[in-house]
Amino acid sequence: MAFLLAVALSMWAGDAIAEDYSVGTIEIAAPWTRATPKGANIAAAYMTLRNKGTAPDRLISGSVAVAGRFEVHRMVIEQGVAKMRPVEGGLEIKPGETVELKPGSFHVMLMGLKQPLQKGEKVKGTLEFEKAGKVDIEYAVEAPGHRARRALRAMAAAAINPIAASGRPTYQRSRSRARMRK
Ligand SMILES: [Cu+2]
Repeated sequence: MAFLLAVALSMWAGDAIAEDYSVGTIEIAAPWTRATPKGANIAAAYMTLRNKGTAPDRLISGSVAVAGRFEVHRMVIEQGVAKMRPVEGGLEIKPGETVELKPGSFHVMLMGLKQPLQKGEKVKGTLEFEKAGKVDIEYAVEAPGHRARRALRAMAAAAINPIAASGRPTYQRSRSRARMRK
């Protein structure tokens, strides 16, 4: 039983190198970002948020030592083109629910990078939730292309069939103009 639980937890956490954190009723699994080329001043970061409580909470803000600004974004497909938009009022995590920040979907945008992010290093930061409060976390820095292909496929599917965006991707041929490299 304990073994099965461990397997389930590691699957939920996704990429194993990253660590998990918690604050109040919120669990934060496997925060990660990607190595950036020299001169890049933005990076996207991802994680899985789970609310084990009985009341909704929201990711309202955060910070990263190496970046000037932290925003929560989502990807939207407008006329076949992938665009990002800030999530107004914070990202809601309903009681008992899990919200995945992942390529092609919700993500944290780190803006005004003061230095390139190097593969294998950890990036220190904080997250702030409306009810659970503040927590210190570290993002694992993955290779530049980490999980990028899967995201493009999901976005291409969403461009053809918006209903598929949240479900299983459809593998129809796509002429999507989604050019996001994330
Ligand atoms: Cu963004």
